[in-house]
Amino acid sequence: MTHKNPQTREWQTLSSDHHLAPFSDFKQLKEKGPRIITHAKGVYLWDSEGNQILDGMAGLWCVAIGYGRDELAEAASRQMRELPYYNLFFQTAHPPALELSKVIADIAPEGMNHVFFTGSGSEGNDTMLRMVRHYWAIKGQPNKKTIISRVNGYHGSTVAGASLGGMTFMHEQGDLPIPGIVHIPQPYWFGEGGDMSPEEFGIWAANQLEEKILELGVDNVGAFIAEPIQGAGGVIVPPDSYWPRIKEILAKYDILFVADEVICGFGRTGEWFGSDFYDLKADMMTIAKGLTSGYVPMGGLIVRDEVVAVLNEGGDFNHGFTYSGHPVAAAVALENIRILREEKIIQHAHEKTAPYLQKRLRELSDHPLVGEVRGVGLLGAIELVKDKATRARYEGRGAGMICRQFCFDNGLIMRAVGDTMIIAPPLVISEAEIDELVTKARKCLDLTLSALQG
Ligand code: PXG
Repeated sequence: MTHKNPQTREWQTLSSDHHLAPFSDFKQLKEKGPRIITHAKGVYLWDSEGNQILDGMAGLWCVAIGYGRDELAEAASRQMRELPYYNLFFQTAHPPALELSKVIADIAPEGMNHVFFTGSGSEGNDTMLRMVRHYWAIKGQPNKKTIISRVNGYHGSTVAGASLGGMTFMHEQGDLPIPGIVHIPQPYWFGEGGDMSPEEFGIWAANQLEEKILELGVDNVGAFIAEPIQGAGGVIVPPDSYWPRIKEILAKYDILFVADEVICGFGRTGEWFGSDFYDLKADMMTIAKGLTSGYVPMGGLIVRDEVVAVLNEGGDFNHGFTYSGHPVAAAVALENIRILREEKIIQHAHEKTAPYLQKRLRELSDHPLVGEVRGVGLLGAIELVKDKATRARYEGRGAGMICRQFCFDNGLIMRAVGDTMIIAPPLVISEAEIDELVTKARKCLDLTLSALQG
């Protein structure tokens, strides 16, 4: 491939000689070379070849306030000069982590007033698994160990995170899941609902939770974990019947409920948390991504008061990370949340841009390649099909990957999960930028259809 900028080749050589990239085919990437992203502003990225790209994925679902906010850089720089590092172990603490825990308690649902900080969402879910088991052990029920999760859920890439997740292609590498984690079917009507109506299928999928609890015995089940809307699995918005039925089941059995808010949290649905959107009463919520808008790494686990009351009786919780509550990350998170609040970014998305995005995206439903458009807030999915009526796919043709490449080449980042195209732009995307996103998406759907038929 020829390059306008000779540095592109140099960087690609560094990649091929020295870098092992996440979720990549190392050999293939060596041959092809990565696209080099050099800078960003608002909702736009620029690559080393000078191309401007509309980032329809907010990085990896994280850049809520958009790129290039100097206030976050300044908050980090101030904190680095004041106290670049100290830990929260051994009965010490520092102001940014403490102030952040209070701010998070303010925005979290009622009764969730404590936070355990981690460096990432995966670590948040590892923390969850250990805390759930510790909680039940303190209560004298150490057998309540098993965590129920869902097929095609995503909960991270550490050993516990990948085990909690329901991604078969991850389980296949490294002998996962670890013992004590079981999966129930997902509420993915378009892909798996068959002849059932979405409502019937939602009830069926929710009832799988009750069946699994009864099969395992409630005395052996510690918790159920789920994303309010599955993100990495393909923006799977459950049928309306799903969450109300799950809530009934959770109310009936003495198990904890963990909402993985790593993607849905911090405004993605147009509410602060996906749990607010669906009125879920979680015992624990995993957070990351939008917490710092991705500017620095940080995650955590928000814990309900009643659970904390039990943990308080349990002595030491033997768990934590060097970077739990890192002061620079905490200072950046505080500034990020201040901006989200003071600029009313989530409220504006809720009232204006989210409804606009959902309306404009649904206009793509008339495209011959599109079997369904769905979404909530600033999350969207477009299903690519061969036959709209039967929901049949272009089997084995890689339609999603073809579409993703056309998007890249036409200045738009839209991810492909199989043949589902997904978007999650920064929450600050404007109506004009949404118009640009939808226009580019339609053009790429046209190009994909021609490629599949040609
Ligand atoms: N829970 C959820 C719901 C996530 O989406 C994690 C936990 C783990 O967070 P960390 O910070 O450990 O990555 C995630 C992360 C993708 C993709 O391909 C999604 C994530 C990460 C990497 C890739 O969409 N989500």
